[in-house]
Amino acid sequence: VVALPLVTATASAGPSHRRTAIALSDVLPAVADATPAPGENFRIGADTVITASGAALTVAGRLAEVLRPVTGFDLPVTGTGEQAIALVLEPGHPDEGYRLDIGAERVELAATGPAGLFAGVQTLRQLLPVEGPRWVLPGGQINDFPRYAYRGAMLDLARHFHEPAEVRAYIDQISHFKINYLHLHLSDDQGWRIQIDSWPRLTEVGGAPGTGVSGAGGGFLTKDEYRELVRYAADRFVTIVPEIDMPGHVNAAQVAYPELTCDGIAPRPRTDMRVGYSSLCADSDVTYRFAEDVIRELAEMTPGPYLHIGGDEAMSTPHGAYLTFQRRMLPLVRRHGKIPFGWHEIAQSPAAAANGAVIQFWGRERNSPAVAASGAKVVLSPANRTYLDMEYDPLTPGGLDWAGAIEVRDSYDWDPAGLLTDVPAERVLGVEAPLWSETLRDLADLEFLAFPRVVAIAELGWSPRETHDWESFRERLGAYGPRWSRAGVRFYRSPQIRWS
Ligand code: TNX
Repeated sequence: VVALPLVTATASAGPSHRRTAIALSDVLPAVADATPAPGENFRIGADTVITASGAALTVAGRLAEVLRPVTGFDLPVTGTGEQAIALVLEPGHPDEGYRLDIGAERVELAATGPAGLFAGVQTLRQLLPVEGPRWVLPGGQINDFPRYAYRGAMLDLARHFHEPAEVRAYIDQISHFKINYLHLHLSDDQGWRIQIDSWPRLTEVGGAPGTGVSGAGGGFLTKDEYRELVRYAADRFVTIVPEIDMPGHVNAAQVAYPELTCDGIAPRPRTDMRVGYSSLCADSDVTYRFAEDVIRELAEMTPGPYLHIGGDEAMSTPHGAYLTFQRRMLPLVRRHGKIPFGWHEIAQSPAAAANGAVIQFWGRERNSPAVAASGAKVVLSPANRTYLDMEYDPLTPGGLDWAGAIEVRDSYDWDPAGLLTDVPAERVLGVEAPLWSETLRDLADLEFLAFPRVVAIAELGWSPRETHDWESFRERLGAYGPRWSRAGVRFYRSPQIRWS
């Protein structure tokens, strides 16, 4: 058993007379600090209550919902009580940080706000055994908080649409690992996946059956479905970041509205996987009418701070036209009350930093002069580390290989702070693991590529640098396998991991 550097050896002390199966530090992502108190284990039983008041009640209710069906106990949520799991709001914790104190008579989970309590609940869940009959939490204290404010996952609904129920299932799973943003890639050459009232053919045509890669991924989100997803995610402290990709990746929009091309001629619908051939017309008024309508409607249904405008792989947009386009687009996002987010190509535009944009780096290089010079905040999605749509190895099913094969260790063994040598660590806002959907068909395909690699990215985003340790990570990951099996999550049983 490997102990985390910050955790004393007692965390993994050998067999005691009745060994607690789970140690205080056996959590994904790794906690910042854990001090075990052997002999202070708390056993959840028939007389255990959950206490909370005010803004803590919602999270308390969610904890009860999680624990009741697995333990079979009543676990009433009350104001006070003995044998309590107490959720407490108190000032002084970092954003999303919490303290979890487990003693023989009482468990106290304290945070400044509900987001911290929710993070603590995710930790608490993993400290319970996968199966009863003894529901024991290991004694001791955890102090935990995130390294980065932005810990994201991305799902491409354009190349293959996923039904809201599938997106919800993904939100459920990623929220267990303290991922707090879900970026939805809602438009691309092969499809348009979000209802826009002022341009109805976008989804009538671009979301029709037969759209998507190989014509196998049709569908779209109505505004109500989108709002419902936003709410569902928010209940799990996940913020949706919607993306409309422009000025490239727009073939589906141009099929629906040929006036969005420079020559006015409708292109043919595309179901292949190529990129870089479509572009909006940077000096046409209709381009900006379209863009503003879409951004206005999207901003109206998005409570989160960010709106992603793509900007990647605009290989058929001349450089000058690209700059013209971004000079108008970036302030437009601001005018509609959102912080612009874009793939790293937008760093070429002075308007990116001028409008406080967040730049999402997806390259494989270790430096980026344009990103460095922009001065903007950066979210790191290096393709050879974080792209969940890359194959694990050439023999596993699904996935692409242009950024290489990415085994679990490849996704884990890097440091976000030092990835770009010319970008200072303070400018890193966080990390994101994108899942492009060219090779996906259903939830099983999605789960196989995402799990376990998305957990590696979650740990790099949440856990302090000093805790990063491959041997520790693979132990904790191996122990998590039965939880996924129980939940029906079809994860990849990487040969690098000793699965329990
Ligand atoms: C590159 S990386 C893309 C996507 C593809 C993906 C496939 C980036 C910003 N764009 O259009 O789906 O590769 O891996």
